[in-house]
Amino acid sequence: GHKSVILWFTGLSGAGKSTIAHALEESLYQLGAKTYVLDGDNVRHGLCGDLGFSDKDRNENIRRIGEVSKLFIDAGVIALCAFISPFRADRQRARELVDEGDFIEIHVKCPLEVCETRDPKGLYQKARAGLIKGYTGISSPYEEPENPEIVLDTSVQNINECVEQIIDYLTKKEIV
Ligand code: GGZ
Repeated sequence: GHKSVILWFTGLSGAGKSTIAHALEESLYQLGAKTYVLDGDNVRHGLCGDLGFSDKDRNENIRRIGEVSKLFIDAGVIALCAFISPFRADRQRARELVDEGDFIEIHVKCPLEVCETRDPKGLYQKARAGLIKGYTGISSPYEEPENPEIVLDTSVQNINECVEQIIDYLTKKEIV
């Protein structure tokens, strides 16, 4: 058995949130845990298909994801949420939806320069060229977590090291 919690990945676009969440899900599956990954790929087309990237829309995006994650906890599932979630207040609101200790904030900290170099979708380049307005890190803020449970730096740690660090944390806290 395992405890159901929210693993909340926050960080810049290109930091590696989704990649780590999916790799972690694989490890958690091996440990017998029930999991679900929420990320832009399965949320921004459906549940949040009406939302864009204004501050207000990002607030609402994170609000909905927080509420859905809470339902996953009720269902006994570990929810892995991988969203930029740039605003501290939005993340705090999501945290407050569940019991203390059930919201684990993971700062996927990677320098902007590195994210920009990776630029898998060419969006940073477009943002620099002014073709995308309000791009996080370029022309829209990212508020770093002040007290995240876990910090990962993907400019120096590989995916396996990141996954191992999270599994260690979950094991120590007797979540898995
Ligand atoms: C940031 C944007 C933007 C703007 C489109 N700013 O690399 P990606 O493509 O796959 O990750 C980014 C994703 C961010 O969506 P989130 O739902 O995580 O954002 S938030 O938590 O702020 O609501 C990027 C793409 O969407 N994208 N426009 N202007 N990222």
